Amino acid sequence: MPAFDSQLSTVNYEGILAFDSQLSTVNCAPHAHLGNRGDRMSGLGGWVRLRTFAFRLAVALFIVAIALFKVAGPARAQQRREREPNSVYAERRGKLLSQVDGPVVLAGYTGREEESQTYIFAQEDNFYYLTAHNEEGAALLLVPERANHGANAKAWDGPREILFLPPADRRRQQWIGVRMAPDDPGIADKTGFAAVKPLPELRAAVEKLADIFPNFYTILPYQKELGGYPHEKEWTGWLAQAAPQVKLNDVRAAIGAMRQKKSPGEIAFLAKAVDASVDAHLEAMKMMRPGLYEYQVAAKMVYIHSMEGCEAEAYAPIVGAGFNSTSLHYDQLSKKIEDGDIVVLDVGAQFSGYAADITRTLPANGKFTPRQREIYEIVLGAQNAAIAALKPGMTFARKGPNSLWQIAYDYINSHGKDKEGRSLGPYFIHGLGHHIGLDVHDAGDPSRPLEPSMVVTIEPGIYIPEENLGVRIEDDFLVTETGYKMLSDKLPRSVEEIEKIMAPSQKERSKGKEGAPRDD
Ligand SMILES: [Mn+2]
Repeated sequence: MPAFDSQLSTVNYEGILAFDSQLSTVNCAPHAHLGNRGDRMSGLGGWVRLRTFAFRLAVALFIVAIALFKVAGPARAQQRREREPNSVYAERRGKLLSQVDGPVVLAGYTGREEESQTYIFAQEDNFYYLTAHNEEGAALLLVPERANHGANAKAWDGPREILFLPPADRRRQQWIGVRMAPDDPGIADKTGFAAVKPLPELRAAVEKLADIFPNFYTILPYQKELGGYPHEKEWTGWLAQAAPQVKLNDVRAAIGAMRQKKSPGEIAFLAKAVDASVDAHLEAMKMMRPGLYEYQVAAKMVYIHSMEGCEAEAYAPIVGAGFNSTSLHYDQLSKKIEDGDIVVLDVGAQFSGYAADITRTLPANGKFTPRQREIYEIVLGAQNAAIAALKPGMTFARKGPNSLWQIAYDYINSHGKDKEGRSLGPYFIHGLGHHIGLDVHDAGDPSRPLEPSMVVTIEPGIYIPEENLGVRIEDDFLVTETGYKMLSDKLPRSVEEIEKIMAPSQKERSKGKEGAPRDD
């Protein structure tokens, strides 16, 4: 899946925020309207007031009922199949602590980030990276050994690492399932934290530490996103109130830099996510034919991911036929796939929290037209040129001597033409690749020179809306000392191999079985 460029994402968040404030106005409207009408009618006699009162009471009861249902309803914990040993997470926390001169305080998600009934809780990625804790409402406190500053030398005699969890709530657990609690037997072994305390004790710890350390570290909201995500903004606000005398420093970049270099366990999880995604793409190649709907192809791929043990999709599946192939993050999946369409499939699984990201572009009827083939082979050539240069030291930056993007762009811009005879470079409208990990567009500086044990995508594309022709090819790579290991190498990319895999399905179709997928 191509990453938004930062300019575009600024515009988007502004759009979302504008939409939000509009939406909340609309939400408030019925209530305000009711009040106004009641006021206007207040002179019309008692029965009208009574009827208004009864109506208001009914509305109030309805709201209470919804609120009760909400408390009981959503947020199952997302089951992550495996996790790394406790020692790995402890090592990460130690490494982070060695880079700071004050306490690190981080909050996990609350489980109330979304109200959809299909929402399944998934931990904030940085929090998960340091704790492997995937339940709602937790917080993390890390205290460095380093000397206390200045005259105020009251020493911290508490633990250096504390995981704060919500206290046990048996009634709630009957609805949402069992959650870890601070007084559970064996909680230290289970979480890997010697000290696990009830969340309400966090505030006292923060207040005490604020008298010792002038600097605190947390994840500050992105300025460019108008104050950032609500979670970061709320949390930073809480911290500023609990410890007004300290300076809050941003620890996002430090954690992001660590997250870019994958542990052996993370690489194994990513490889499993990639393997399941490769199998799903192979099935999609076998089933693809005109007459199917985009959602049917996506459903098959999601099914394969699930059957192979993946707990979730890495991102909303993109299956875009015809004109939809030119929309980078198309996720409506509503179109019937027609004879002659090109179909972009950008679909990846998540295993144990880790995201694969793979794209293939297929001819709906199993045979590329000459023009589809021409564009496809230019994208493939660009991908191969970038892969050939993939090694430590290269970057995803769009400029400079080590730019992989430049290699792909130059290839695209020097091969083929659009209908007006212009070069195709401007039709390559996104970055060449990105890190994958806990997030499909993973944390850290996207332009940092590549190093061994980073895992990245390479995904050139050409999108020509006026020809209903979009082509993207995306594969996943582990950067090694000398070059790379292609994790998705079992999934064919060449025109010949793809047409060969697709051929049997098209034979079925010619026997009149339009639409229905093959059974095998
Ligand atoms: Mn991608």
